[in-house]
Amino acid sequence: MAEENKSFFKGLFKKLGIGAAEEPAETPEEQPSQGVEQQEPQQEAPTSLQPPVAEPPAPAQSAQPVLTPVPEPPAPAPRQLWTEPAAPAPAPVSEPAEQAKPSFFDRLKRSLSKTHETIIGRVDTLLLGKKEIDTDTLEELEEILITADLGVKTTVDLIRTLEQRLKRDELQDGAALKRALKEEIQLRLLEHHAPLVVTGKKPFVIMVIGVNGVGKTTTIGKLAARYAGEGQKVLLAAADTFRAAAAEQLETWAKRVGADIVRHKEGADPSAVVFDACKAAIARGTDVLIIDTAGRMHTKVNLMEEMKKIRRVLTREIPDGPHETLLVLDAATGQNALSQAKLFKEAADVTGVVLTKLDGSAKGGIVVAVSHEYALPVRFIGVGESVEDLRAFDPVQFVDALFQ
Ligand SMILES: Nc1nc2c(ncn2[C@@H]2O[C@H](COP(=O)(O)OP(=O)(O)OP(=O)(O)O)[C@@H](O)[C@H]2O)c(=O)[nH]1
Ligand SMILES: [Mg+2]
Repeated sequence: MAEENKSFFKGLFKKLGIGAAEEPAETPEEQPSQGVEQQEPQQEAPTSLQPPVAEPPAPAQSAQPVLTPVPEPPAPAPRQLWTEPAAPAPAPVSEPAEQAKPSFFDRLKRSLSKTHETIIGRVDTLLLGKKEIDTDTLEELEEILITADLGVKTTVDLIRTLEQRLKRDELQDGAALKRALKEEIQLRLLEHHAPLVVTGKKPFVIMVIGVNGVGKTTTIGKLAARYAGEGQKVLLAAADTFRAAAAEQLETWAKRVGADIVRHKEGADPSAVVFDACKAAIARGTDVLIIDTAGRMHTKVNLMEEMKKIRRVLTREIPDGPHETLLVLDAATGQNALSQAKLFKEAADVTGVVLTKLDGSAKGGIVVAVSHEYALPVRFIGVGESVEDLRAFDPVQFVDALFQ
């Protein structure tokens, strides 16, 4: 960090009364684990997960695949998921039809109500009775945005832009400032926005990663439902062989949404599961292969090595895969989620993000921080536990719901 920026942040933190410990961690060894443990106190200590990091076995021989026979598609399948779509015309992932539904917008608004209070509620209080906007107002706004999980970098960038707009006399009153803030947040979200398009590759391989309990398996179930509902042939790979019942959890989703699943016994080598899943996907003409992985702390070297091993095995079978490495982050963990984005991006070629548990969280500002600070597209947001609660991320709609 440049000296000038350092002293800027120091001054800023001093001004905000935030100690150095609260500065965004450069090497957040402790920070993320605290958040995760709070989320999933029942999770086993990640240190006990010591995967073999040896070179991948030649999975064909060593895996002794306990390839779970894929259930034959039920004859009276209501959506005929197993017939090859003659001319696949999957619905666009951005789902304009869904977005048009006022009920979903209302639900999104409800999900973001705490975040709305944290950001907009405080901005409204700040602007109450203010006759004119000056640099002091912007300083106070800066404090609000930082403490509302928009991240230091994004907030500083936003405030600098607003200062320029103030100089250009564009912020005459509170309403103009709020409008400008909304526009600038929206612009930053749109900058890296790209919906996930799973067509064009067969199979399209999505590898899902993240720390314990963030919602990986649930997100996979919801994604499988979405793609199967569009007529795609979906195969799930249960490569979380560590947690007891992880494969069962995935299998329940597979049955529920009409997807295939490849699973091995608990404790098996995850890369062997992925090997078999790739073979099966190619042999069966799968459209979308989604790989579930064990929750892993980005600070644990062995686990990150295991993830790389999975990837090596995968690319032997499907050389350009995975086509999407989806990092799942729990929005309710705020700054921890931001640290996870940084470290997973460095270690795992993350190509997209899912922000789960936005419902009921006051830390939804993290969506802006993750996208802007790490230039990562937010592909989906989770606003509840049920299958329809995973939504393609739409920056315009998100910001509208947040500000209303
Ligand atoms: N409220 C809410 N709960 C969610 C959301 N997404 C997932 N969950 C819940 O979060 C909990 C953990 O979800 P899992 O899918 O098991 O998380 P995971 O990342 O696979 O966990 P591990 O496999 O143990 O690492 C479950 O109770 C889910 O129902 C969401 O968007 N909103
Ligand atoms: Mg899981």
